[in-house]
Amino acid sequence: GLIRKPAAFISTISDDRGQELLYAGIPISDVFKDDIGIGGVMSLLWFRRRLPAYASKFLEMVLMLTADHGPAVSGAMNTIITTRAGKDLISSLVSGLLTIGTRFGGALDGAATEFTNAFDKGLSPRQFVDTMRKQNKLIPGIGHKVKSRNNPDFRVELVKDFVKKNFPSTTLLDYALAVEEVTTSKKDNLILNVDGAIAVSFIDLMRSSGAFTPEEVDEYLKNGVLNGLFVLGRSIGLIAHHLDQKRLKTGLYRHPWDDITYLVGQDAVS
Ligand code: Q5B
Repeated sequence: GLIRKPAAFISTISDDRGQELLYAGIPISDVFKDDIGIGGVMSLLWFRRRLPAYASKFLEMVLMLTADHGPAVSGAMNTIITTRAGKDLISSLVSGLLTIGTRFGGALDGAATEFTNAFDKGLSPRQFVDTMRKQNKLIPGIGHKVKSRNNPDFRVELVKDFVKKNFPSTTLLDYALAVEEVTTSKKDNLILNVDGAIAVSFIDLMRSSGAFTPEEVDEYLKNGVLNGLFVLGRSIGLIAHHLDQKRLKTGLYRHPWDDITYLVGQDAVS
């Protein structure tokens, strides 16, 4: 009889072998017929399921909110410098993306983990803040270089507003806002930032939508899905910065000497 060759790969999300491309079993023509949008496509490819309309809308909102935050942030700077060094779109994009991490834009997974663990352990917001301080750890999702209580981040306001109006439960967002009360009483810029607000809201979504088991929520979190949201959104802006520099025909960037403190030959160790 026919002996099947053992497969080298397993894939569970898409299939291009038939007449029609399938996303999680849904034909591409239905993706358009049902007008599921990019949020619906993300639901199918990232989570292998259709999510409720408010969840798809939230995914789209996150991409739109994180698409760009000006040329001064780490990612955009790297992309701009790389473009100005004459590199192509992909190199410039990747150079910007590589700055995304625990300090810049990549605090979502850490925020979701820390806030969820603290809440599930029954720590009060103050106990959570104190515990993190004792461990000498910054709270992921808290703090911003330029945004503060007096200069609020409108993106965070938009997230809070949408989540409060549309999600079945906002338990973790409420907890994070109570934590923000504690941290901003210490320093004005220790707000719940855009990474933190998206992260805790997403856990609320996963826990309360009925679309995920608790084990699935844990697994998606462990696998780093939340930072994927920022990476995907910010890619839009990083590509825009590359195209902008190309359009402007800017030349090679060299940082001015007078903006660098040279301590060469001196004892630079403080
Ligand atoms: N302190 C964001 O720091 C920043 C504390 C804290 C407890 C904290 C810092 C931080 C966690 C990582 C995070 C995402 C580096 C930020 C983003 C996207 C963006 C970016 C954009 C975009 C800012 C001064 C004092 C010290 C610290 C204390 C600071 N953070 N305590 N928990 N989390 N946050 N990142 O202002 O007593 O004086 O020694 O790492 O969530 O990336 O637009 O720019 O869309 O592109 O430089 O929005 O908060 O403050 O580090 O000098 O600290 O505050 O211990 O206390 P700063 P530092 P003390 S959103």
